Amino acid sequence: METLWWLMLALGGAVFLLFLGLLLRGLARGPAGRASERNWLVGGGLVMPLVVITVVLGFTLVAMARLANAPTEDQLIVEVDGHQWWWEVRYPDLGVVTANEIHLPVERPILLRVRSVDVIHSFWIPSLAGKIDLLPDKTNTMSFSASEPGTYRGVCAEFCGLQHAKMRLTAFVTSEEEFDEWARQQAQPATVEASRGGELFLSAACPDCHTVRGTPADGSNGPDLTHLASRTTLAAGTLPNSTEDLSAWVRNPHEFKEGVEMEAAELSEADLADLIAYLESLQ
Ligand code: HEC
Ligand SMILES: [Cu+2]
Repeated sequence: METLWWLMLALGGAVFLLFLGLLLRGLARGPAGRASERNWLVGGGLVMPLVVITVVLGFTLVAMARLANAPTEDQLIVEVDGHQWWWEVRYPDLGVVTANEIHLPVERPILLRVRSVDVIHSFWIPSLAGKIDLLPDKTNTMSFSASEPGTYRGVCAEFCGLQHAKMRLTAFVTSEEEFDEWARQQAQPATVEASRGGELFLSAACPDCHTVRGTPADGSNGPDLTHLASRTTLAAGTLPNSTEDLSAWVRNPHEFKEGVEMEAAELSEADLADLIAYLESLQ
């Protein structure tokens, strides 16, 4: 970027000086012949601008490509995948996978890499950065940083089906220390003791779609549940993460988000209570 700026200054300066010199010479010499006039018109008016603009354009394209793709040294890489209708969030360098909530250290340069597993979505946290499309066949990138600690609400800004309006996300911008602590904790596998709820989870259909790291559950069609209890909301901002709402969701997700790819659990009240206790132990 800096190189580009210096290049533009140097070229602009050289052209300016050249014309200043020619202007002074022309003033000193008076009217010139027609043929040389045409040469100056073609040379100064067409050829030179074309050369200068082409060179600058070339350098600009290279700088833009670098800016978009290459992570700089202290940049934090965050990958977000759009699903109908939730967000998978990964920090590839930290071994963290979560959903619908994104944690960012304040003032740290962020490199966001986004794509979609199905239709086009659009990641938009208005107070933090511009919109960026999540496409099925191409990874898009965006660099930004958050200047103020706080909690920021985001949405999917591209109509993506029935539950598009219930595809929200929250960004938590914290101090570097708080972020490191969060990431360290999220990178751990689940610390779960053998329990009836855990067995129910594994014997029901849940592991087909959900991962709980540290257990045999390794599905990938739904949010990673390894640290479910550390999140504040369920189903992309649809419900608060409370005991009642969690049981109501597992009992029948379609009551809250019609059309989601998760079937209602067919469990007795006692089994459901055990399953929910297990989910709530996933800190
Ligand atoms: C066929 C795949 C599938 C199965 C099987 C499935 N789920 Fe889900 N689950 C999903 C999807 C997809 C979502 C995200 C829905 C959304 O937010 O739009 C989800 C969301 C959730 C959430 C909310 C997570 C969050 O962070 O928002 C919980 C909790 C959950 N499922 C628990 C379970 C349990 C417990 C079972 C087994 C009884 C189960 N699921 C079975 C696909 C599945
Ligand atoms: Cu969407």
